[in-house]
Amino acid sequence: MFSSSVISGEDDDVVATETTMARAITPTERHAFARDGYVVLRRFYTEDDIARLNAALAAAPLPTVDEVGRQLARDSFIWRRSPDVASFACDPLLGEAAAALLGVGGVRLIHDVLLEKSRAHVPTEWHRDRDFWSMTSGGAITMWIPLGPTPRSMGPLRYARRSHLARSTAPLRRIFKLAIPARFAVASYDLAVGDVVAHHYETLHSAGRNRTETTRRAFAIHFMDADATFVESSGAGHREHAARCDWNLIADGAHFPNEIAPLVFLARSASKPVALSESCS
Ligand SMILES: O=C(O)CCC(=O)C(=O)O
Repeated sequence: MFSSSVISGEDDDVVATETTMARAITPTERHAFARDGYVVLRRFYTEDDIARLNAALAAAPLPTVDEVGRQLARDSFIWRRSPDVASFACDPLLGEAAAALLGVGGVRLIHDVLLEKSRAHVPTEWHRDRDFWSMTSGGAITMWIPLGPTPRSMGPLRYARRSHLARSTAPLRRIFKLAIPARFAVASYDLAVGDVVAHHYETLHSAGRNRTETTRRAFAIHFMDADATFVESSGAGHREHAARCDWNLIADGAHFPNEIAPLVFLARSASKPVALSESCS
């Protein structure tokens, strides 16, 4: 299936530009995501799509790489600097897949992030994205796209199966993190070029060491329910993320504006339409 990217819009009009081969979500994948809190989408993209994404990332100007502890190197908001990267991050077909998995009528882009883990990096700590993203409503989702073959020896994401169902708001203490493998079934997968893994923002996830000499590279795109509203929070993780994403400019309880979190996909049948006045371009 071909897709076009959001470029501009009056109401819910979508203007065509770049194309990808991202495919639709199957009922089995939707069921697995609801049950487990994550799903592996095999052959979601073509190899050509991933080659184009790699080329777009390599050509994107002004890398602003920072180290997350000693866990990985990251560069975020690349879509704002590169229209070619924006055509992936704001691809309505990807947005439609994210909305289908979340079970919502539309999604907004939170941000994109290039994640690089070399042999020198330590494992990515167990965490839940909900502890960084403060919002109401239908929640949020990450689409984690490996940029090359990513066998388990390279430390792809690993998930605590069904941990999203706990809905606990308690902070994750070190003792709890240590007990995760005993409390949940932990799963990770060998990933091929074109595969994507998606996880819910309540799902506990981490990543092991990269035991190879090749840097593990992935492009993660984070989406939220289009109808979500911002919730002001005093939590350190929430405050740090709000500052990175300009969410601190949004009033407590307000909807996310398109300039900060562009609307990427809106189902025509969505019962509460959101005006598409801005775009990812
Ligand atoms: O790539 C990693 O090791 C961590 C990424 C992550 O936690 C995420 O994309 O939600």
